[in-house]
This record gives sequence, structure tokens and C-alpha cells, in this order.
Amino acid sequence: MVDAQTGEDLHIRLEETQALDRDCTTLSRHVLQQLQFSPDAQDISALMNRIGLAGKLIARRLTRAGLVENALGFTGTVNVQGESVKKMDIYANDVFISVFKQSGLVCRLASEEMEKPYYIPENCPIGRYTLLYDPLDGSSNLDTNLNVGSIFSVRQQEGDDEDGSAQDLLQSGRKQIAAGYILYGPSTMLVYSIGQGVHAFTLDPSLGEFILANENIKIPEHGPVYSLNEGNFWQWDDSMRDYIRYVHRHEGYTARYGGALVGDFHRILYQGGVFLYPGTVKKPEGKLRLLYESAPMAYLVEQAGGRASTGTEEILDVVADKLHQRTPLVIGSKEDVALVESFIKEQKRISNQS
Ligand code: FDP
Repeated sequence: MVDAQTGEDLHIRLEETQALDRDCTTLSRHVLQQLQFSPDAQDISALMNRIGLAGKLIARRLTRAGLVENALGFTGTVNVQGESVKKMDIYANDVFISVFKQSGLVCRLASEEMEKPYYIPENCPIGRYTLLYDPLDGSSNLDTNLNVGSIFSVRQQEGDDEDGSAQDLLQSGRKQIAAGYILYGPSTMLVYSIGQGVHAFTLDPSLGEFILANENIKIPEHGPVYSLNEGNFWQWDDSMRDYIRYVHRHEGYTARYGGALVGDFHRILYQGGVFLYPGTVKKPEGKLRLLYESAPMAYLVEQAGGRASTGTEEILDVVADKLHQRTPLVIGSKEDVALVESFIKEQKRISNQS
């Protein structure tokens, strides 16, 4: 259709207007739109903005890490979980702390890199939130320039935690009020939920802004991908081995494992399927941390219409008994999570009989 006065193609003009509208939805504007009538709207929007800022700073450092002296490699220390710490882990951990200093928003930050939560005294009388985070998830991918991520979860600050033991955090994942991750891949993406669906933003480096890319993402009910470290095959119990034999023998399944939870989960969120990090004979609780990894991802997947389970219980119902607790994780499309659970159930039935 042509504009009678200007001779301009109206179709093109309409498409350009729509493109402009889409380009203008920044992260903070999106949060404000979602929480329109809530008294917390400004605070949550500012909080998400600071998380976005942390993501931009970490993404910037990662982009040049191979060129910067001393950016990559190990620090020579081990963290509270006994794992070797990388320099980028420490950098990313400190970035989250520094973006929340003097914000008046977050009173306390708890991360898998710190034995105890970090208090920001100047924020505490007014800061109503605690941020839990995994600053650099999948950091074994760093030295080969593969994708890594940051995972975050927000909880209401409950009580003043005078002895610093963070007992108030030992509650179920249903206490989370927001969660998400930042994926440092070919582009940097921030995916979040504040309990009203799951939304993805892509960092436009020329604008320095996270721009809305996909709204209300819904995970397929079933997908072809199964994602787990099959190198642990002989460390698992029979139920996991039976599940793997099942997918090997049936058509329509394909394996994908990138070694970083954020990237592997991101693929499954969009394409469906299941990510697993089961317990092993020696470590029945598996590798992933409940408060910093499994619970935030579970919050997202439920918001997207999927499920997250330990194999026998919903992840969001698990009450942590310590800050750095680990859990087995089975997460993804509803049908695929249920299939894995059916093998675990069957194994239990057999063991109860014998
Ligand atoms: P990483 O140790 O490299 O930080 O929990 C951390 C994590 O990576 C996850 O991101 C990843 O899914 C998993 O561990 C990989 O573990 P494996 O090397 O045992 O497969």
C-alpha cells in the first residue's frame, strides 16, 4: 500500500515503526511495565539494572580476557567447596559486590565463591533484598574461549541475621522473588523472571543496553536434547544408566553437552529436552549448588512451563540445610523430566523388593 501524498510504501513504514518499538524495550523499562502497580517496581527495576551492569562489566572483561595479562588462569587458592579458583571467578564475584555498593537496594550478597554472605553495611538499614549468585558458572570453559554464564536469585531480606549465619536463606526456592542468568556467548543475553513469565534480552554493544529479544518464552513439552556428562556413566546408579540406554535405543534423541549449565540450560529452554546432573555413588547430592544454581534455574523453568526435580522432589520445594548445599538436578521439558523420574522410581521399586 502506498501513501497517496508522499508515495511512501506504508508497509515498510509500519515495519520500521514496529522495529523501533521493539528496539526501545530496555531491561529496566520491561521490569517497570511488568510491575506497574507494585510499590516495589522502582526498586526491582533498579536492582535488575545493576545486575545488567554487572553482566556488561563481566562481558567486557571476557571479550578481551585472552589479551589481558593475568586475566585467565587459576589464583592458586581453593574455594569453600574445595574447587580451584580462577582469576575470572574472583573478578566476577567482586563485580557483583561493587555494583551493589551504595545502591541502597541489596543488604547482603551470598555467592558460591564466599564462605559467608557479604554484608554491605551502608545498605543494610534500607536494603530489603539479598542477592544469591554464581558469578561465573562453567568457568572450566574459560581457557578455551567457550560460553560461560552468571546465575542470580533475589530473596527478600528476612530479619537482621545478627550472627551472620544466614539462617533465613535456608528456606525453599519458592521464597525467590526473581531469578535469571546472563549468558556470555556469541552475544551476551540476560534471561530473567520476576514471577510473570520468562523474558530474554540481548546486549546491544553499540547502545550498551540489554534490549528485549524474546518475551514470555515457553519451553516445549518435550524436546530431543538430553544434556549430561556421560563420562560419569559408571559413577551413577542403575536408574541413570537405564535412562541413557533408553535414549540410545530410541529414535528422536540427540546429545548436547557444553560443560556450562547456563549454556546447556539456555538451549533446552528454547528447544526443549532435559539437562541432568545426577548424584553419583560417591556424591549422591551431585555437583550443582541448590541456592546459587539449581533453585534459580528451577524458578525460571517453572515460569516457562517446564519442571525441575531432584529426581524425587521438586527443586523449588527443597529446603536447604546449609548455604552451599548441593542437589542432583533434572531440569527441562515436563515430559522429559517425568521420563527420567520414571526410571528413578522403577529403580526404587526394584530395590525395595530385594
Ligand atoms: P564449572 O565447574 O566449570 O563451573 O557447577 C559448575 C559447572 O561448571 C556447571 O556449569 C556445569 O554444568 C558443570 O559444573 C560441569 O561439570 P562436569 O565438568 O563435571 O561435567
